[in-house]
Amino acid sequence: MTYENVREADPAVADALEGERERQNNTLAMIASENHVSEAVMEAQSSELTNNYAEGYPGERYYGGCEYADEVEELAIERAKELWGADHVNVQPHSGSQANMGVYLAALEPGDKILSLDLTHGGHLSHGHPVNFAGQVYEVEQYEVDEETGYIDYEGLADHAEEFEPDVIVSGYSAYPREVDFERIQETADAVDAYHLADIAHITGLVAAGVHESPVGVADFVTGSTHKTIRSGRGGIIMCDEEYADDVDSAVFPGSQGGPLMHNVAGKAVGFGEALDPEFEEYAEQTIANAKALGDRLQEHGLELVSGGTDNHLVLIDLRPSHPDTTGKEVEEALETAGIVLNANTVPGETRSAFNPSGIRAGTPGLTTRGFDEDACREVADLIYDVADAPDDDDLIAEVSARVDGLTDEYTLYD
Ligand code: DSN
Repeated sequence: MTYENVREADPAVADALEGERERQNNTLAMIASENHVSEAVMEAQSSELTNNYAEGYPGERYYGGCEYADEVEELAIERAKELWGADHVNVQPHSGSQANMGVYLAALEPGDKILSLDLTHGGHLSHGHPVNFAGQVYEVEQYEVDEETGYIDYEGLADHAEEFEPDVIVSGYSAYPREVDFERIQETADAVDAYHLADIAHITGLVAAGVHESPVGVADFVTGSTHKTIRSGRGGIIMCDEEYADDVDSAVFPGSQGGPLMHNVAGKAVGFGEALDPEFEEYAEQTIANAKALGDRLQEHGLELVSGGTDNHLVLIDLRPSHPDTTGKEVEEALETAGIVLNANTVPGETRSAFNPSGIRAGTPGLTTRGFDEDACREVADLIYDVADAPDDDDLIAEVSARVDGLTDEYTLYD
């Protein structure tokens, strides 16, 4: 994409946009929730549909001029149904958090009870953290992973559910490296007569490709974001059985949103179309193989991974056993100087703060989009280890930076 018109109208913004493209081209994006969408998805997202108001749903809009908005939204819905096998799909949520809000509004009354995974154990703000609307509107209790194993404590969750009697149990996580047993959580939800919301924001692409167990058809509601592993237009999605379709649709519009971001819905349609190509399955498989290779090599260096490895697209490193005096933030900052962008993250049993935690989270969706294989990911693991081991060594950071340049030159991204 060129920014010729932006440059003419607004050089300051054009500089920032070009700077961001260069940044993505010249660094390794390992934030587990990020990816690099195609030029086609970006073009669709910058289309004239940004001007359109399409409050309502295809065929039932509150404004005129929605002929093409209808086409695009129907395409996004049909492709999503094919990808995930859902009965009903709403592609309008502006984000994964908005998708969760839509489900809460559809299924709960203010004051109802949510049981969800603790944020420091891998959960998400919108699952009921006190600083988020969900923690303020609903009564929330949280389950945890087993701190010894790093796996979800499914028995503890079942006991907690029996005691708390939640209205909804939330599964699906932001910093959990293992396959989620959605069926087992559904059994727990059934046992206490609670809804089950599976938030697959991080693993939408893995589920669509069939390389992670799917909660669709198992959980009552499935939410996700559409720009992470599924690599489509930015935003959220809700999937559910037909029986909840009207409630979900009304909760999104008019319940919690106004006009949908139709340019983003177009980006979703294009990205979903790309994900229907059989090549996407190879991409998803490679994403996991890369995360496993990355994790194995980090462990060979003596770094400890929460749960001892990964089944998905991310690894979570607990620095405390190997580097007790080094924080995740220090490593994040040193790695960013070297051109590897990931984030400091809390770990189960966190002993520091959320802002300066003891772990780092690293994902492979972006690297895999660039064409990285296991060998390249092992090389990245070597670089991460070197920096984690000596975050203050400027000479080392310069050496790592040069090796990152070599990798970004070999695995190119945007023109
Ligand atoms: N903040 C995102 C993440 O990094 O996991 C999820 O919304």
